[in-house]
Amino acid sequence: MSEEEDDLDLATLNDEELVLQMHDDLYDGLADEITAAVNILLGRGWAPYDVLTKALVEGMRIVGVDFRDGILFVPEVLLAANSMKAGMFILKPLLAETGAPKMGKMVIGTVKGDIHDIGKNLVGMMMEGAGFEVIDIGINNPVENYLAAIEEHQPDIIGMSALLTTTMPYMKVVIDTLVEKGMRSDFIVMVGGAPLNEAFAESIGADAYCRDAAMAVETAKEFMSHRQGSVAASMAETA
Ligand code: B1M
Repeated sequence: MSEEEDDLDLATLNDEELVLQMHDDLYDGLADEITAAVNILLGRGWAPYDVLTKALVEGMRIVGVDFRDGILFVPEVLLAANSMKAGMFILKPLLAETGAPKMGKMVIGTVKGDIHDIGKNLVGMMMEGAGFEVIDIGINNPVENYLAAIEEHQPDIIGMSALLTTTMPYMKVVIDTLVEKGMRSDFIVMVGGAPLNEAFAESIGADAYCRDAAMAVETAKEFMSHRQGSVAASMAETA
């Protein structure tokens, strides 16, 4: 880092400059700078969701492009990911702050063979922010982990994340196991991750493909309102 960059006082930058600087700092894996900048933007009245999407998620998108193109390598991307997590650590409680009653319960995890967790964590944070109870089972989950979490927590929704074309087929293993056990219709299954699309989600028998965290929240809310509607309707029928 040059002396000039070392001396840079983030607080002197205007919002636009600061966001661009955050993209650079994320790229360079500077977690302390990201922490400071997130606090500055929040102090200027930025909504936590805007800090997340405009500064952190956009910065990570740029990292992803250079990773794909062979300009950045795994160690650098890990540093960038850790910086993103430092920012998310501050935003998490703010996004989760809600007096709303619990909307439903979701078990979420990244599938077997896959250790990417930033997107999954983001979905979990946003779901919590929207009033869902979220049980995060982490990364690299074989089907047994989903089954154990289902038994322990009795969720309404199962969320699966995969970032690799080699791991996304494992989502079908989980869904097929639910079918075999006669449990599939007990849950809403939502899937997401950069290489997925609607057609893939449909082909493996998921209920929904979620392009991003905001879409995951909207989809989950919609499914839960249908579900609660049909439960209420069947209770009325039996009354
Ligand atoms: Co990896 N990696 N990576 N990586 N990595 C990708 C995915 C890749 C696209 C990079 C590239 O080539 N451009 C590429 C996959 C190519 C492919 O399969 N076609 C890739 C590769 C190849 C690899 C390795 C194989 C590299 C290697 O070792 N040679 C290796 C695999 C390790 C493994 O899993 N077994 C690997 C390793 C890593 C790191 C460990 C260095 C690090 C992960 C750190 C971590 O997660 N803790 C890493 C990272 C950071 C990335 C990129 C750069 C960024 C991913 C990310 O965090 N994005 C990624 C490139 C990219 O995606 N552009 C890449 C930000 C995040 C907010 O977005 O995860 O898409 P995303 O989540 C979004 C949506 O997809 C959606 O909502 C989220 C928020 O809006 N969503 C869901 C995600 N999950 C959901 C679940 C839901 C709903 C919505 O459930 C309901």
